[in-house]
Amino acid sequence: MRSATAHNSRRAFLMNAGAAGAAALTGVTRALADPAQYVDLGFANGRRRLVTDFPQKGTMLLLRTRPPLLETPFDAFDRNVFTPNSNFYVRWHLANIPTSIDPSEFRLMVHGHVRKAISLSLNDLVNGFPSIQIAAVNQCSGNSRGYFAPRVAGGEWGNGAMGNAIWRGVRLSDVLARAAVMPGALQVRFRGLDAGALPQTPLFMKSLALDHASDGEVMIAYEMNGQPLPLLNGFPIRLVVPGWYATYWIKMLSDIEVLDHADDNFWMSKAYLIPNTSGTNMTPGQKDVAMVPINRMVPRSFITNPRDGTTVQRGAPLQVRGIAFGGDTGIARVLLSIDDGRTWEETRLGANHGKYSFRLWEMTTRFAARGSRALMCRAVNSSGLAQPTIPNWNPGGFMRNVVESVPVRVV
Ligand SMILES: Nc1nc2c(c(=O)[nH]1)N[C@H]1C(S)=C(S)[C@@H](COP(=O)(O)O)O[C@H]1N2
Ligand SMILES: [Mo]
Repeated sequence: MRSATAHNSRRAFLMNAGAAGAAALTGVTRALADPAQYVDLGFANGRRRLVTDFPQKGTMLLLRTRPPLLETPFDAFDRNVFTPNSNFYVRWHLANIPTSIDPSEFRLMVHGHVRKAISLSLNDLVNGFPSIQIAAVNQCSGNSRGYFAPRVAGGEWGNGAMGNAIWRGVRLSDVLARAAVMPGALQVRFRGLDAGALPQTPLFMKSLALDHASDGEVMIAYEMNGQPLPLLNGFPIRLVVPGWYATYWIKMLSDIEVLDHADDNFWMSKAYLIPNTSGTNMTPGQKDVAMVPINRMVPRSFITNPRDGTTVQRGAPLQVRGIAFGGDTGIARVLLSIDDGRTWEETRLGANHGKYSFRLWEMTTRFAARGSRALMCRAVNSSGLAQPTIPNWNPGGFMRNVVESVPVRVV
């Protein structure tokens, strides 16, 4: 139970947080002090400028200015089980994003197939419902799309369109209960305050099945790593759908509509569809593949140190470390191979922050022979699902989760 004082200070905390300087959102972006700095992501057209002038953001890789696509510099994942808000990636679809939000004016509407439509202020949300906290990975469906071969259309991300945070907020189920969902409800549709440049541009809306929306884990978050959400990550509130791809994690959430039918809006019926095949895999040009809305995440792991191309001494102890996540369930094991996948050794897992969180891992190994070698890591989740050793392919460039490998030079 929180005290009245805690309520008040919580409220004050959110209320003072609405106005991010948002010059960069209008389309003008300065580079870092000259000369501009770049990162090469290792695929064609993968050279990204480092920028520092987006509101509430530190150094980010610039993929697009308006609407902003900003990738997390990969170093941010090394030893950080939680991704700093200032480095958390940013992805928006529509060009008109509010550049400031008045927290005292903000309202969340809950309507549709409910007994009583409600309009909630931030104060209502923060102080009128029990708060919960959950550590969860937010990963774009197209994270790592730049590595797809053959190449596909879409945001050409490296591996930094993901992040892990502690989200605090209220259960969506509690908010739905307040509005009293009526029998016959099927789905719940979410949208935020962003809109397209043209009035005919479809609003960005995503829907979840009512059962999923009511599971007590799906939440409306007003805090990220103990702070109000950065504007670009959805201030003042966003949906958090633990274990599911971030496309459902609607930012600047302003409207919840309970539907008595299946949502067929553009973003559910035409976009974010994956082949309903094993491993979300198909061959380019393949016809008659059943497509379904993207949903649960799959396991991934990454080596955060050493980085590509590092020179290591033969026979010397080499500490290898990284991050992993299980997707829609926890991590069971992370394995390391230094012989191109012939043998695998179990790494040591770091603290468990819950099944939807990143988990750090590390192990010390040594190379016996000189030459061009590789480190490979492979996560197995607690449902027994392991990362594939062959990359999947689909036309959307979604759900890449192949075993990663880091080349090193042993001398
Ligand atoms: N309102 C709104 N919410 C949105 C989007 C959007 O375009 N508008 N994009 C979604 C997608 S596809 C992703 S990957 C995540 C990105 O979350 P982030 O910018 O906080 O990292 O936001 C999701 N929520
Ligand atoms: Mo995304």
